[in-house]
Amino acid sequence: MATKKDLENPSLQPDNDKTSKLMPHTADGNGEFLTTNHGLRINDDQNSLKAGERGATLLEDFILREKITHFDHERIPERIVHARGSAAHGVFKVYEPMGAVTKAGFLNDPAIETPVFVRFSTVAGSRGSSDLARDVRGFAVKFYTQEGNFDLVGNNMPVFFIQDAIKFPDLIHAVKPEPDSEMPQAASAHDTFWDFISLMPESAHMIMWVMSDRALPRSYRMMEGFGVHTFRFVNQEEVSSFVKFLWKPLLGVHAVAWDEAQNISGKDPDYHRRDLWDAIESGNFPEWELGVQIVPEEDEFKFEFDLLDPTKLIPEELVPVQRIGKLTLNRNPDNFFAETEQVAYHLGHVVPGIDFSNDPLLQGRLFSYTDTQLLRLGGPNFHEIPINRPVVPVHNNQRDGHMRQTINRGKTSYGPNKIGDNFPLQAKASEGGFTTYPERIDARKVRARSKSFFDHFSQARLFFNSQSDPEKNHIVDALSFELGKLKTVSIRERMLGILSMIDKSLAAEVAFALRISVPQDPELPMNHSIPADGNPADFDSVIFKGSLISSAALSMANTPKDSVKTRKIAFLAADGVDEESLKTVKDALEAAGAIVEVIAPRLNYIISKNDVEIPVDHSFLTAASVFYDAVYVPGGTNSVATVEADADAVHFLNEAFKHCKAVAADASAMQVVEATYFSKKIPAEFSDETVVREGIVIGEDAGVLVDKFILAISQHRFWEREKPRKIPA
Ligand code: HDE
Repeated sequence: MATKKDLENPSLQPDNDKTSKLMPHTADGNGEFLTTNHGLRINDDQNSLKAGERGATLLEDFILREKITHFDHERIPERIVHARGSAAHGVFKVYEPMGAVTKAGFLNDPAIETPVFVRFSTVAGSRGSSDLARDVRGFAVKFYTQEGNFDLVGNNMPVFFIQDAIKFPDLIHAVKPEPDSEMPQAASAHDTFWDFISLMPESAHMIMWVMSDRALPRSYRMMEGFGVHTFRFVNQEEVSSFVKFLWKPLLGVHAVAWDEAQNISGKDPDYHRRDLWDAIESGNFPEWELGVQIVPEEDEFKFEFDLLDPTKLIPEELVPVQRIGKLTLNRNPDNFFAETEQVAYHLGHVVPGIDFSNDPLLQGRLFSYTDTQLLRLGGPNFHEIPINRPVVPVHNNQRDGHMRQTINRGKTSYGPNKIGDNFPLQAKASEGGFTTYPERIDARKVRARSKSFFDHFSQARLFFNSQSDPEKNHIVDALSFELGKLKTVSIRERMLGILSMIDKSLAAEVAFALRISVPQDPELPMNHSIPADGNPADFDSVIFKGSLISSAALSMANTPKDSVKTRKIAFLAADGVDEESLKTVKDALEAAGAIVEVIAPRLNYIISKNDVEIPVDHSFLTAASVFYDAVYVPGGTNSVATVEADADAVHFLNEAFKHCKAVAADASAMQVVEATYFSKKIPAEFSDETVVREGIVIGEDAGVLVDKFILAISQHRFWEREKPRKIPA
């Protein structure tokens, strides 16, 4: 967007490069002298100033005081939610002009690369908690557009726990560690969370998502993202439509197993952070397509649910997702604190062409985000922190405050003014000025919830119905785990009442695991968040609607399974390995985009049977099967004998099998496979069909084997293996 001055000077090109705008704010001590914060060169940074060598330290030591004081103040309050996160820079490009529905500039010019900064997060845990918590993931995108910043502050699930912002502090108090003991960290498996949820039937749909594999992503790069609320698009003619925003990962949507997640949390709590960082460093730039579901304004009431209700999604069968552009993350931050920690998202950061709906959760969020930044970042000038600055100029009459960076010149900081020729000027809509969509509202002031929000179970059921059998099993297991951790038995019973409203078989299976019975006639779950004097709308008269029985887009089983790109494959080898088969399989996997790591009993290198040195990436001490998507055992008599005799190597294979991963071995490594507990499950033949079903490949010809192995890895997981449960590992 051109400023008034730019308009007068058409030769000025807008500078769209966020990275170059960050440059003046970066610092690098390479080749420089050490100084105080005020530029004084420091002669001795090893010793404080003392009265004699052994004497007391002197208060006079301004260098010591400056250094310690700054250190004492290094921490800022962590985010009350989404404290644990990781971010990256990137770009967004729209495919085709979207002028028919929105006038937003960055959605209308396919030539523009809009810089973005994207932060992923868990919700409940502290800044130092594990990435692998069973939790919702945040997916917040800041677009530095030519019309100012647009923030799409979403999650990896399309609905939310509550329908009204006023319940958010209750929800978060319930899920955070309990206030007396500060336990448990980054976990929802405790009494206060489920006490609250069991009294809030409106959470039923979200609970299905949070108990599903969506809560255990394989990678941030393999998650969908959702704006959750219904927003508005507005076009040049001021015609408005409703819009839902979705991010579709090009690598598909994948999850890890719960046992694996817990294991990773111990072995590498930074697993997702590392995965994102490493992918970008190695040039495997994560990509998503931006999808929109557009509902013309006149269709607002055509659905069985209310578009303003954030516990509902619009099934893709009803409104197809149009993929309108691509997001690519291509640069890691230079400094975690300055960028990832200080970035301040706010869904009130919009541009002309994007506006809000009356979703009561969205409306409350419009207040919360700026408010939280004021505390977290210490004052009203957080927009001046380099990562938060738009790429376009900022001019207004706001002044002063803590840590003000801008040196505003001139006498006027008010408008209208004559002294300063009335600058800065308000912009007309035709000059890019934001105008609010003039929605007609004619209503009474009430504290109430619309009756159209009261069907809490139809979409929870739709979600459950849409899952594959393994996904359903995982939901049952997750609920059995979480409710099994509760101390207060009555909460379990209340939750079973809620589950029975969603699906009887789901409730029965969880009840079986908990060895209690499903309440026969559960008290119709009252919405305990309705006011003391009742609601103008009568809950009892709600008709549960759900004409759509199942939606393919809701199951991760239907995600594309045609690529092994960026998948990590472990090769278990030792001295004497047959380097030819190793190389054939490695080269083919790498050509398909996978990452191969050689794991051996000792670090540094192994010597092949033909005396070739092969680099080793990890020993069994520093590696674990949970860090890999698949495992291969190459041939070579001595290597095979060493690997078979190594208990860690056999455990590696057993665990990979337990977590339903693809396993391959050279035919001459059969004795290693025979040492595993799954050796009896090896299929007799290795046709493509068997490979896709069983995920095991054994073969003599490395060239043939690797094609099948690639097919197996691209299936991601063979969840059917879990059926005979209680697999040791
Ligand atoms: Fe947030 N949320 N939220 N939220 N949210 C915050 O803002 C809040 C909600 C989301 O990586 C906070 O800067 C309220 C839904 C993400 O920095 C805070 C309500 C969705 C992030 C806040 C919600 C989100 C936040 C804490 C109910 C998905 C991390 C720190 C009315 C659409 C952004 C901060 C980042 C962060 C408030 C509900 C997503 C306290 C009051 C629904 C991804 O302002």
